[in-house]
Amino acid sequence: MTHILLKKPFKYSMLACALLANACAVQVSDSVLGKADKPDSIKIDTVLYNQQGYLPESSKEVFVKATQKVRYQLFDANNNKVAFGYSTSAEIWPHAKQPFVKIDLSQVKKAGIYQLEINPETDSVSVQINIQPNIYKKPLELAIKSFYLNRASTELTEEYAAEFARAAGHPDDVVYIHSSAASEARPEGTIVSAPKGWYDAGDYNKYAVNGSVALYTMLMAYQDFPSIHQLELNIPESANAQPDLLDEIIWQLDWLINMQDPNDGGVYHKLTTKNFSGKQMPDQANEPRFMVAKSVSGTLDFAATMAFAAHVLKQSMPEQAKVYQQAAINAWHWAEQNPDAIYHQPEDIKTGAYSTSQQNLNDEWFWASAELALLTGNAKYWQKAEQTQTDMAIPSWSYVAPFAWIRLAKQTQQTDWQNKAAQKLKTAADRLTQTVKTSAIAVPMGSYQNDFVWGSNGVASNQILVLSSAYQLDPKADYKYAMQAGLDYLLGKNPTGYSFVTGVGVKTPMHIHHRISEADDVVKPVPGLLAGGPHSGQQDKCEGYPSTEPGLSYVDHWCSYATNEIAINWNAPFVYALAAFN
Ligand code: 9MR
Repeated sequence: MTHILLKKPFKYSMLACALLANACAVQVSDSVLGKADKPDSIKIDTVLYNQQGYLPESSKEVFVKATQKVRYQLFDANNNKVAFGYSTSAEIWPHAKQPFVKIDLSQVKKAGIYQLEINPETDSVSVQINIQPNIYKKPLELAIKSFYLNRASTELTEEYAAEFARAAGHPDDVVYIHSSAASEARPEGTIVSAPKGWYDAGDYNKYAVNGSVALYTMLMAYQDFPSIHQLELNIPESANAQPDLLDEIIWQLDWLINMQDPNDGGVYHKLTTKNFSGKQMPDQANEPRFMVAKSVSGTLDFAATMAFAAHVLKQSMPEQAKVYQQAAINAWHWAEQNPDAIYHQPEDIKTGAYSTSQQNLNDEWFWASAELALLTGNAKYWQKAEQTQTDMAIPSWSYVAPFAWIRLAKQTQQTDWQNKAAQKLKTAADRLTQTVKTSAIAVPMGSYQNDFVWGSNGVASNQILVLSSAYQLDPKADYKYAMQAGLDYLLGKNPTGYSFVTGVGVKTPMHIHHRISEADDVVKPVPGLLAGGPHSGQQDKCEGYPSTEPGLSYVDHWCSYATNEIAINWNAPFVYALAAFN
């Protein structure tokens, strides 16, 4: 099924062109507004819209890259014109330095499949607008299922993985203690075991910092949206009595718990090969695996996540919850005794660093202390939380304090903390909403200084997580509007023309930096994966970036690990965001 349709017969050549290239220029021969000197050339991919679709009640703001007003009409499936008019005048979005005009279709609330025609009297361009009540269910299922498809240490059979079936890789039952991690109880070369878990990203390594952050985010989704417990994901555990989402979460928990040294409570920073592997399938990539250096950041992120897991699973898995609680306590104590153990990448290890400097560890301390304080009520954790609290912002692997604030805002045991945290959460959500309202393409991106970083789509997803969390406390229409604006951005309302999620939308990434997607013999990538997203770093020095502007600097190429990799810490908040709409 195509979402692109050009209505008039003389445009059939354009239809073929649109289907093939997705980006055919259509010359506007005359301006609908009169005598324009230089009419805009409207292309399919200069229409910025949610390529998946909209909920009936949601706002539906479509943007067109154009320097002047455009005319539009919207047809329903029976060819009735249900809306028409002119766009707004052009405004520049500073992150792309391009002009955009707005077409607001929010008043159309009836479910259906519509065609939006732009500049109908001249050479028009038309896109399909879907409005359905359950429009985000499939993307949510795909986004969660992508974690299954990225599992380590297991074979994926056709029954559950269809064309993405593959042999087992990385059993991780033989992992060598690296010299940087050697201790008296576990000298260098000691063999330990930590199977399961999700591959971090396009690479096959497993990192305590990022693995914890992603797991925590999935636990938040599980906790905050009980309706998604019903989702059937067709995974090997589907037949058991537990929600499939919980089974997926447990796959990661089973790995993470073994990143801790039971002798002292310290957590290894990562389980990794020495170098990134080539473009191989998991079973072909069998270089030795190492446990590298225990770190304060890895240990505290582990502590926060295990404490939260204990809290979330107390009722359904009481015995395991006790294990997680003790693991969290032991980790926190190790960090207390080893406060200077910041992560330094050893010389012979070249994989992801996820390192945090000594002066930036307060957010990790705050997060772990707040979680343990809420779980145990122990005053020493509250005290540490008090001492180490840092500002609210958008959560990321490198800035975890927002997780603590969100969690504190949602609890009711400690009213002082609750009030303060709720206020901070609200301020952040107001800031995001304000950005949407003043943005030339109505998106929250650009609210904070470093939104366009490596993994900017993770930022965009976490912005929705923040807005949704604020909405859960204070269900303001404004927050819902801003959430929709954020989701629209990810699913196509951005100047790159891409819906950034594999298999969701019309123009979607085909060449993500994901070894499995690149090395399997399947043309399409593993579905449900969120590409890292645009930013001007271009660290991969890839050719083909269309621009250096932060909001445009994205290229759908394997070589672009800086903008087109996928990662569990970006997909997890994307799951949260979609869950919030379901
Ligand atoms: O998400 C990480 C980003 O913030 C860093 O700038 C970048 C470079 O250090 O690394 C990113 O994380 C990568 C990790 O180190 C290894 N696995 C793939 C991750 C996503 O690119």
